[in-house]
Amino acid sequence: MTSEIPLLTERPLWQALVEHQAKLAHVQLRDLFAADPRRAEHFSLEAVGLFCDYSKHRLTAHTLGLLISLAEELALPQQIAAMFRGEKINTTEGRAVLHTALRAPRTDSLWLDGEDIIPPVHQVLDRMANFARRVREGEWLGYTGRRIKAVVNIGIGGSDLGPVMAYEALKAYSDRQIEFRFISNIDGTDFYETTRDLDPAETLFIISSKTFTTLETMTNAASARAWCLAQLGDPAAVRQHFVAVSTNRAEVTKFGIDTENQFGFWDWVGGRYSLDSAIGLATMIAIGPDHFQDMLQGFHAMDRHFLHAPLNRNLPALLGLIGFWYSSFWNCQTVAVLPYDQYLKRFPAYLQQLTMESNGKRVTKAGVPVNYETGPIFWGEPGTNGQHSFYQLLHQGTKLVPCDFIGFCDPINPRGDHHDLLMANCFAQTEALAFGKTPEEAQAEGIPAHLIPHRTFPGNRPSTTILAPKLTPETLGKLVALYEHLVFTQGVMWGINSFDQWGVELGKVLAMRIIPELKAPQEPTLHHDSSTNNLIRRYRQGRLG
Ligand code: G6Q
Repeated sequence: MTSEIPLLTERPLWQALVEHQAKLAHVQLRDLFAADPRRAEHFSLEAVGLFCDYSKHRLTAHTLGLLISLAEELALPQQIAAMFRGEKINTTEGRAVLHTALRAPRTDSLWLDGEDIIPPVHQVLDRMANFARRVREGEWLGYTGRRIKAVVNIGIGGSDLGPVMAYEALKAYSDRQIEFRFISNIDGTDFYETTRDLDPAETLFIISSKTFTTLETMTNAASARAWCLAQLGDPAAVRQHFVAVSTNRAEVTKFGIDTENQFGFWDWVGGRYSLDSAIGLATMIAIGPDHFQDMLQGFHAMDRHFLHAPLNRNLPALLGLIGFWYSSFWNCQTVAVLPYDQYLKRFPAYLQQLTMESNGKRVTKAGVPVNYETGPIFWGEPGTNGQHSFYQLLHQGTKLVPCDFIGFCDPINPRGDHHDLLMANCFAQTEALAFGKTPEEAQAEGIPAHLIPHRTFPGNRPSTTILAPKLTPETLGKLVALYEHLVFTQGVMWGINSFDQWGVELGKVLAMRIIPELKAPQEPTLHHDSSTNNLIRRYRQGRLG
């Protein structure tokens, strides 16, 4: 070891957590609840309007004490402050990490490299608001003078998942006169199916790409341009039908987009943290600038809470530490995210990128391979649908899967007793997971002896429940910021850089080598391994032969 900092696993607090886990492994949630009739009260927290119950977790006050002490030892509060201050904590890219500045109020100031970055943030937001208003009010017209009836965002990864998730989540607040669609996949099917029933004269494309060089996005953007011009003819039409969200002015101009219609952001905004930058333009057109502003306020409220609340009352920090507890000490490989709200159907997919691209790392910031588990796999589906598919494994499988249940008190679309039935299921699942059904209880129900093993539920399966008043733009902002900061907390605990993503590079480079091999008119000489060579040959035979 070159560094004098002790290895995480050699710290006495880590060892104490290992020993503590060994004792808790035999303790039942039933017993923890029986021992403390006020457990729910002791292990729940309301932060900026989000109520969170974490009492159905395999932990005690001692567990949280140890986790918080370790977090303090690893300087979590100082590292939070460093991020908010704009220190270059993305060390492998030499960048500050300042998505929190994107939702700072106009009256704030934050100096980075000699510039106050808050005024430019608000200048872009104002330009976005003006543009969104013009499209929504029918002032912005297509080349032939027709109103825009469809907005199509072309982007991928961080330039797609956030806008899609937020649009779906806030659809109830959106302008239903305009159709919103998203193209991300380089698969021509995505382009075809998304545009097949649209009229180019009434369609506006937002090309969302920080770099404006991403293969998928630029390929789809070129197809969109061709699709548009096939009907409208004049290349001058591009100006009316394409706008760009990017940091790359030169490439935007080359594409034919007027830089007046380019909305910028900055290198201190990571792709998966860019939903509330100009990357949210499609969302803003959909829900309107006021609702977008409400969403930013929600983000900001959670930011302030994360920055100022002590760790034992700090929701993102606590949930981050609980996740760290399961990954590092219980060997849990996954986390299930189970929103009991149909509008959040894309939330698990969004969280997959946020969490897994951030904390899917195998070396520390110092470049030392870790000897502990880092970021878990996030996955999930809205309830109640998931109940009729994979919940079986959650209840009776051999794996321990901590679950995040997310629900709302007030439905957006009240219809008969649907919402009570939905939420009854949500609460029942957390109850069943935690407390299960013993063989004795099964027997008392008259279940025949030979079926008792099959109809017993072991319980002791952990879950968090987040309950908010209603899914509003503001609530969505709070929820997303909650997970952003949870991810940050875990990154600090594991000592990794949550803000780079070098792991996505190799495949991209190799694809660039294979592209000409697939397209070559003559059989190319291949120098890959035998498997890849074979696949390329078979593909060529199937495609060209
Ligand atoms: C996110 C990543 C990645 C990125 C996409 C799109 O954190 O950086 O998902 O958002 O690769 O990149 P562009 O916006 O540059 O097209």
